[in-house]
Amino acid sequence: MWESKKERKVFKIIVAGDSCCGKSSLLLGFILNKFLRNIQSTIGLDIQNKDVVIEGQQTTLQFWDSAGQEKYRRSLRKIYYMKADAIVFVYDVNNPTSINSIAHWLNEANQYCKSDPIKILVGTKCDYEIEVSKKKANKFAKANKITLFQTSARCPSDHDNIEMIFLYLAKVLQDGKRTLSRNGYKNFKNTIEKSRKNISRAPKSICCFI
Ligand SMILES: Nc1nc2c(ncn2[C@@H]2O[C@H](COP(=O)(O)OP(=O)(O)OP(=O)(O)O)[C@@H](O)[C@H]2O)c(=O)[nH]1
Ligand SMILES: [Mg+2]
Repeated sequence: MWESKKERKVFKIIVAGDSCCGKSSLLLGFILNKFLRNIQSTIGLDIQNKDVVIEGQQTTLQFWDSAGQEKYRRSLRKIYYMKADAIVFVYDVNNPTSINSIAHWLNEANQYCKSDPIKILVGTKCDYEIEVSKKKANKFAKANKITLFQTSARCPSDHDNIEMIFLYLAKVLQDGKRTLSRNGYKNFKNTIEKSRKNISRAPKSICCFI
């Protein structure tokens, strides 16, 4: 994390998971409130900023969305994980292989991260048939001490709200905590409505390279 002259905190957030599990769609849902059925597979790395205000504090979430495909990732791993503040592990609730792969993504993160980033696990595509039970996902999340969310980029209102997931992440990053207590979470939820009004809808894709 670093700060500009204006004291805006910038947090580097890695988004990791198998190809096609829905990483870019999750970010698109948060950043632009959009869903694209024909979204392009990410090639190389896409970095996007999203400004949020949590309890009066300006914060920038900088998402590093990488290709799930190995051929595009090989050369990028080192810079990808360098100085990461958080990692969002994503799996597809319709695809059991994608949650089994999270162990691999965790290993890779542990190997390359010099920092100790906050980790969350997000199951996507809950609007489809669920092939990975919440019980199984919970067990995995608990064993690895990661907070679990389940959502859908296509129908976000029926599940954990995408905006809520990332505001939660912004809050724990801002507070320098690993997670929130039950009470802390309750209080935070109350403040979300306020911060929602302050989220800018404009995308800020600052760079994209292969
Ligand atoms: N029904 C449904 N489809 C989704 C959802 N999220 C993503 N998809 C679809 O799943 C496919 C893959 O989504 P992406 O967001 O490109 O997946 P990705 O993980 O970024 O893939 P890579 O860039 O190849 O690593 C696309 O056809 C999306 O439209 C969802 O919540 N529900
Ligand atoms: Mg992608």
